[in-house]
Amino acid sequence: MAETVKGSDYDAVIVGAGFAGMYMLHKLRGLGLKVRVYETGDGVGGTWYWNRYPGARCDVESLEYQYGFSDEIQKGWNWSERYSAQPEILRYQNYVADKLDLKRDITFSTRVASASYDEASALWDIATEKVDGSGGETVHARFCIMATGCLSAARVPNFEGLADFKGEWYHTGNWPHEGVDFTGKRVGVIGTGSSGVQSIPIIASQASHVTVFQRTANFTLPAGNRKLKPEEVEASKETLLEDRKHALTTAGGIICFEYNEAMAADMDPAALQKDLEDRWHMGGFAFLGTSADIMADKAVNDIAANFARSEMKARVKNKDVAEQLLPYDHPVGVKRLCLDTEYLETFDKDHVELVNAREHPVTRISAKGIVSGDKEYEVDAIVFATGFDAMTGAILGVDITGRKGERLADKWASGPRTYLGLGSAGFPNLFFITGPGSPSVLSNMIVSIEQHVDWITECLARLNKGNLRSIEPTRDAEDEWVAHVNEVAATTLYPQANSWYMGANIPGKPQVFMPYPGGVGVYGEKLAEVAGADYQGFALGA
Ligand code: N01
Repeated sequence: MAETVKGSDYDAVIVGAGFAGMYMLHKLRGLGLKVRVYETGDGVGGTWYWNRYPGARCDVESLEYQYGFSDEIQKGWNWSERYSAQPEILRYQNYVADKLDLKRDITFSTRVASASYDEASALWDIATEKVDGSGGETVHARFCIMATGCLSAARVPNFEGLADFKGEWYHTGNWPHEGVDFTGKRVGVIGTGSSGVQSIPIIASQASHVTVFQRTANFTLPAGNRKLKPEEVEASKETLLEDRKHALTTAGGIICFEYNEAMAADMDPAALQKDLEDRWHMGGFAFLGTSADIMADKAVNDIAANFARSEMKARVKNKDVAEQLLPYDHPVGVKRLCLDTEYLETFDKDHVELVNAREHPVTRISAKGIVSGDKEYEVDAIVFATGFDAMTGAILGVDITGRKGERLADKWASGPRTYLGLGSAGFPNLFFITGPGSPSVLSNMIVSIEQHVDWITECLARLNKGNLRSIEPTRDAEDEWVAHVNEVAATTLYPQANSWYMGANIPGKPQVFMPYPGGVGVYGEKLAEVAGADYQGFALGA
């Protein structure tokens, strides 16, 4: 855009400086726009800035979990492990931010409190506040882009008594930067999703006693993490950009394994079993690619789930404990599959205790520890690995008001409503990167982030070229898309679990399947079709 709109401070404000916000800033600079990013943390990184818990590691392979837009950037970085640990990812993000000189346009330690659309000026009034309480400002921008991440609103359940607890407590998603030494301490861990599964073995390697409160057993498989050989890192650099194009055509935005296209019924049972075995031992999400119907047909899923349970059981010597660690209440893959390192084996250690928090729910925190059922477990520290208000929590954490004073929180009271996961009717020039209704958390996030950022960039270029002031989804297009997401979800087994994908982990949150399960490739075709038809389903305003 040649000139900044009169009365505006910025062409665009971006909320969040994780992978999405950083790339969005870079692309909008390329359009010549005046952009400001606000970030709550005092550095870049988003999810990798906050999730510093012991064992935090990505579950997508590092050679694929990186930006794919710049040959220079990817060639200048060497990943050390198959699955990167949090410190390495954060170093990479800082490397990219420095390389692109991004930090000068980012205001750190500042949260965006509210964003209101002013119809007269067609600008967003965006109010910020410093995290140390030292004030804030209101700025006006034509576009407001939420790069707030899908898993960034960390959630500690509302347990009575927490304020009276005499020990230390932590949430995995908001871990102290200086780290925590649990040596000699009695630690209680609540939650056994990916964060619990990753952190428990390491906490157990330090603590004198660990009590794990498990409400739902999860499917977990050995990650098979290892050091990368320099020659494989070098080889990956020759193909990364091409590989990324390929990844954009796949279901999950990942190319390190292929999904079988055959239905299980068309496969020889022995071959199916062998494939399950091979994929399990590959580590990673390959296991969920065994047949085309594994996530759609319960009987097929049962075959995989039985296989997974037998593998899991074999890892634990104490068979009573092993049995409790096996998931029977949901199909495999409908809650995020966990990748672990020595998680199940940890429960054979004498100082590690498993408490069934389904039979004996955690009812309150006492001054001395955790009360589960009618028993009090005395601990020196509590780790809440209790997850996030996923997909909508961080977006609605900003008080967003659109046309005619409509609040996004009210509009989404029965579940998020978006067109393509990119925008919501009545909220012009507001974009979500990997918002609800897009593949997002069911995919390699960086691939989906790049897909959205590239699309938004082209869209803004189109508006500028046509001298158009605004774009917003039509209600009809949004209704159709929401219905389509629900229809596709209903053909899968996903709605059969009480997962955060469904909002089920937050008491009172509407239970709606939030990500789009149609796959990155199919979704990308839809994005291209919409843009190709001059933003079909969007209203463009002069
Ligand atoms: O959170 P979760 P997470 N009483 O919601 C339990 C990504 N991630 O931080 O299942 C007792 O999965 C809850 O029990 P239940 C990844 O996408 C990726 O672990 O609701 N328990 C569950 O066990 C992942 O899926 C990586 O019955 C309570 C746990 O807390 C997502 O982030 C690493 C409870 C929460 O599990 C979230 O993972 C980490 C209560 N009142 C995270 N409330 C990698 O890349 C909640 N729970 C590997």
